[in-house]
Amino acid sequence: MKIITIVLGIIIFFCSCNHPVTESTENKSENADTSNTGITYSTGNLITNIPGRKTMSLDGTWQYIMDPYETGFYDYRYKELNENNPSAYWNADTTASKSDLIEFGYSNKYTLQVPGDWNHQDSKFLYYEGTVWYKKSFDFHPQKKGDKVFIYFGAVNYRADVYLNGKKLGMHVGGFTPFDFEISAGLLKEKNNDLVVKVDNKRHKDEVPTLNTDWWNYGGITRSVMLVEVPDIFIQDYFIHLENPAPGEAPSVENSPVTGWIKLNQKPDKEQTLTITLPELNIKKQIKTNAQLTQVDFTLPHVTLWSPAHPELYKVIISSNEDTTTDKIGFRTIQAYHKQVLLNGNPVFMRGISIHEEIPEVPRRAYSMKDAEQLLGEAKELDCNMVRLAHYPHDETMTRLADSLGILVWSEIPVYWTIDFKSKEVLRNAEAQLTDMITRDHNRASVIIWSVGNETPVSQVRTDFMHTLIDSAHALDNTRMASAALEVNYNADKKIHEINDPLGKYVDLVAFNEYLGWYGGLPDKCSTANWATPYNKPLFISETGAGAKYGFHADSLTRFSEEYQKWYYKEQIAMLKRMPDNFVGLSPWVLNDFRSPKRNNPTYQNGWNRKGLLDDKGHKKEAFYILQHYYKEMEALHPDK
Ligand code: GCB
Repeated sequence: MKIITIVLGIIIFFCSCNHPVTESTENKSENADTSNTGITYSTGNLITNIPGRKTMSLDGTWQYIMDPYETGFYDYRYKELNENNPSAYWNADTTASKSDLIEFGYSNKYTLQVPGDWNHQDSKFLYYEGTVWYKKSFDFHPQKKGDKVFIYFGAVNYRADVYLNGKKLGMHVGGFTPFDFEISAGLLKEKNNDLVVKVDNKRHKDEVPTLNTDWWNYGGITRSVMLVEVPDIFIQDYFIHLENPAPGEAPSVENSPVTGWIKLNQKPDKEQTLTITLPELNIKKQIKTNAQLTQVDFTLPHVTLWSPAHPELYKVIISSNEDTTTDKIGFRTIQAYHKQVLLNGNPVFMRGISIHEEIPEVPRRAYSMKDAEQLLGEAKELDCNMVRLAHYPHDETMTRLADSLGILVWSEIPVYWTIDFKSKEVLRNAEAQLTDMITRDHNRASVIIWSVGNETPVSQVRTDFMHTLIDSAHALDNTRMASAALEVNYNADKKIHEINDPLGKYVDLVAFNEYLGWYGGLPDKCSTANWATPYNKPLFISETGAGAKYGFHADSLTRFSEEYQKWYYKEQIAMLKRMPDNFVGLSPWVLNDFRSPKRNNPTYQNGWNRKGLLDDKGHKKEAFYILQHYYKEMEALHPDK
């Protein structure tokens, strides 16, 4: 297994070396290295554990220019402007004489809050997709002279071109993953720095996601921005976890072996002493190393395993000669084993719900701990022990809070519906998003499933594409399950619907989106339907749901009535009770109504997907209580351990 991992790791490393998704004008360290054991690993190129670093926030009020024609980027012949051109919008500080013709400028008349999508901040942005330039001026006093400084973005949707004091720092594509650029010494001033970010959220056929999605394409600097200060040689990333137990076995709680690695930003020129301390467990492990990447192994004398019933997190302090970072990590194992999912060796039934990253009451993208508390609080009230964070990586506050609340997480990249599976470039883009998702969250005990996509149409080229992503997920992290939400074809003639998508061969958990009674006839279809898969693997329903407008009451045959949705859930639950013995849970669609420009029924939808169990004002629909009741029953049958 280890050999396979290493080989795949090398493959990914070579794939991602010339990756165009993040282009930095600075020299960043290589994103792989040979450790002191001679193993080549692949990890992303991100600084991780941002909450455990020295940072200066750049959140708050930014000035902006709305630029649908990209006048600030191209000249009138549509050629990219050169760096010093005073008409380029990144040259924010151009001082002009009174006769100069200047046709742009940043002003306090036009401001946006960061983090936050632009769509909800001014009515003129409600349906805007295009370019907006953001500018923030700031002073900077390093905490320590000689430190390196990076600029870190939690996420920008979709393409970000970043400039500091007129110099380009880099470009990044991908709307839901973090990225950082090093700022070279000398560029950052103590006073009056101008940071300009060109944000473009136009959709394109050959991007990830593609043109067509069932959610609103919120644009902007949607997550926090900060400066991160680190010493010259610093701890870039680490991955610390319990050793995988033998198939089907529980990890021991006495003397549990922990393994993983610590990655410095570069190969150090003098020997480093790496120290891992877990004060609550009296662990202090020291390793001397000359490598960029160092394997770590130690034993926990006695550990409370992380689980929904006991979401125990331990303080972990990692230091090198000059750097220290502190995290909170839970220790648990997760495995797909024959027909079951084993959490710490015990079969778990996942009482899940799918969630979009949206606060529907505004509506806007979610980004803060308060938002995470709202969304995960609603999931808890439904009696969930699991959430599917659809259809893209959510803000880090979600997985951090899930860690402390004991909620299992499915995390996904936006490989959604019909992206261009033939394109190598699109595959690289998807792989980079997968790598960054895994890199950011690989120390989160809550995350148990990396999903490589949703409802992708069956064809050989699609299966090859998705298989590559599954292999990459395994190579980057062999401690979790990899999966994808598969599509189902209702079989009108037979009473057994088979989930036989060829991708089922490669995933650890066979997950499918099942909507019998909403898309495949009326809910009473469920009374005779049965489900099966030819794969000897656990089976999970990643979606099922029906639309209802809160407060609209009619007989249960009337679409969009609360009665229809309630009937649908009742029929579904009766059907679930007949599921085969490899059925391990579900994450119905969806927690809240959410904005979707595809949903245009003028009476019930008006631009909203109405499959929420809560509506856009936070009201609970009747179906909420039906699912909650079922979950309480399931919890009594399969208590969280
Ligand atoms: C699906 C998609 C989800 C849609 C949902 C629907 O299968 O995965 O993104 O929003 O169906 O409401 O149709």
